[in-house]
Amino acid sequence: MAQTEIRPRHAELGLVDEDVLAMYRAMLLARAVDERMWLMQRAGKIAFIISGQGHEGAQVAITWPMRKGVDWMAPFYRSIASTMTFGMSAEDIITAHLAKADDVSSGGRQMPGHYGGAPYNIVSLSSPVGTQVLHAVGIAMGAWVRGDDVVAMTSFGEGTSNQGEIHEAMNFAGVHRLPVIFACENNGYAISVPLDRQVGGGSVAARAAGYGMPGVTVDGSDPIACYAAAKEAHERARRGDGPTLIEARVVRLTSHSSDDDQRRYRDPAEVEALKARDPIPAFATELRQIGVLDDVTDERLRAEVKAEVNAASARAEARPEPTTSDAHERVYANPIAGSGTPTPLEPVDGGSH
Ligand SMILES: Cc1ncc(C[n+]2csc(CCOP(=O)(O)OP(=O)(O)O)c2C)c(N)n1
Ligand SMILES: [Mg+2]
Repeated sequence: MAQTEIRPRHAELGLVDEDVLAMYRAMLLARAVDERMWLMQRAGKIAFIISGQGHEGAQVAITWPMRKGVDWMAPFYRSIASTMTFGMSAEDIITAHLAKADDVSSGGRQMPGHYGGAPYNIVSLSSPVGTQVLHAVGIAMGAWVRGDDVVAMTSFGEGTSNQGEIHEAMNFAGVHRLPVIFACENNGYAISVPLDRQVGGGSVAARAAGYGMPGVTVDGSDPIACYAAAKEAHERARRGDGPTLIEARVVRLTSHSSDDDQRRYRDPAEVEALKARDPIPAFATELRQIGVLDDVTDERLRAEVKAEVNAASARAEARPEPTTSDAHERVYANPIAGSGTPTPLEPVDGGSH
């Protein structure tokens, strides 16, 4: 008797098994880079880390439909997985945190942990929360004026969604039907301030109606749900139908940054309960259930990722430090002498570490 085949969710969205395995690997790699940088911070090698742990499912999946070299990203300080999915390598990210001379983000000129890269169409993230949202709208406006087929994606937290310029940016994008994806990664906290003390009504997505765009709430620990929302938003933007606000409900598994201790402001039971919503084991379970992942593949991917992070951090540490003699370069629009646009990293010594 013929059985009715139940197609996995990713197949319904046009993804093949290799795609979802690649998404899972990207999540593992971002997590491994993140964990390595905490060790480097504790060892005194890097100054500061703001972690994306718990956000990887949403970040990888929302970035997935974005076209490298065509679209643009204006990320925030937790966007390790987003920027890596959009082209930055593990080595680029670690080199930026080490503030080395040939860091693609700024040649070590930016504050620690401020990464991005012109070669990747990634605007450097910035600490004043929300400024990147205006940049994304400006990029989309410029593309629209030129008639270019470009989508700008920007990400930010739910605390940031309360900033005045966010409302101006979203309203402007709604009025002009600009090709923007507003990805709010709602982790329930703005440093130590919980959601019910920051967002009136508790929903960021609900505000979209007031800006004249769809607002979608998705489980940020469910990469397939996030991908579905992002794919639709991307297609909508390209059709000229305007922006979308996606609110991904994620968990922040670490403290806000390496400078605070969340046990001071969160109940230990609440912190413990977050692990159940870690997107990595959740996605692994789903992939196993549908027969895409097994022990052998999981172990292979984890070994590959570990080796990649070991090699990337060794090469990043071997890179030269910035010198005082060219401190003015990459700082001013018209440099005093000899500055060029930084290029993606090539291995220092042919990658033999
Ligand atoms: C304009 C501005 N105000 C305040 C701060 C201090 N600050 C840094 S991160 C942060 C919390 C932001 O929370 P949220 O937007 O939810 O992002 P999350 O860190 O939770 O991912 C604040 C208030 C800042 N960097 N910029
Ligand atoms: Mg938050």
